[in-house]
Amino acid sequence: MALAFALIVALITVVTVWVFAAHIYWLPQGVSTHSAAIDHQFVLTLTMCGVVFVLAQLGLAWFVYKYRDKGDGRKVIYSHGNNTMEALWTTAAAIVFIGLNLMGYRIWAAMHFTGAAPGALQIQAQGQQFAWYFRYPGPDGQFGPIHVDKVDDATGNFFGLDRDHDATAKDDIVTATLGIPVNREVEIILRSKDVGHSFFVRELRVHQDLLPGIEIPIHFTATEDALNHSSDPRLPNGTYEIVCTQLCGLGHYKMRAFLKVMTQADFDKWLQDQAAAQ
Ligand SMILES: [Cu+2]
Repeated sequence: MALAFALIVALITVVTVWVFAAHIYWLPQGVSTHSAAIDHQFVLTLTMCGVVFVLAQLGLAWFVYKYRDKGDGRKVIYSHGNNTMEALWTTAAAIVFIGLNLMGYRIWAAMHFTGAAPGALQIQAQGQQFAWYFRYPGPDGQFGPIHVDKVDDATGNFFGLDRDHDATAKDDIVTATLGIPVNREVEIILRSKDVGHSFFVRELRVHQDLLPGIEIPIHFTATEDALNHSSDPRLPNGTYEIVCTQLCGLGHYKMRAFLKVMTQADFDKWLQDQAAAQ
């Protein structure tokens, strides 16, 4: 019985390692300038955790077998802990965690804290139960002010714009699809209309929570590769799924939109069409 249990534990370990090592489930192709750095950090973290996982599971299997009941009437020996061992593995875990953080925080901070480069395209993204809307500042480069009392989904005024009175709001372009040009830095300013949501595009390696009452900017650049891939073979190339990854209510499961990565010329044309449809 002990041998069978030890073998099952070992088998589960081997199958688990195989699933990751053979990339049975794996990240899709990254299509942003920072995705290689994120993937590198991910593989490093996964490998370190994987080594610990394998050692712990094989250790478990070995102990189950070694200390099985051999029918010789031996009494059980209870251990009441070992302070030296506890101090050692707590220190080792702390070193690994802090070390991984020190190696990874720059990649994360580069998207959040450094600010977008001058000339980056600014787009506002609003999450709400249960849809995404995007706003482009239009030719004046300025977002019109938001009037909370004017927000009205029924008339399509998702951002609460007052186009009759606010000069900067007149040319704002509101869309349900996020169109961006390739090879150009994009700054997305995330805001929530109601509850917490999370903006996730797997292929961009961009994932950020939205909090009501706070605007959170993130910036990234889609690479040339973005034009030749998509989230799903059934979607045209350059099209990616934007999903909400924060359980935000009953309709959370259908809270998604699409990202379209285009050449600058196609993007200009697309934006013009969107502006005409306002
Ligand atoms: Cu949501």
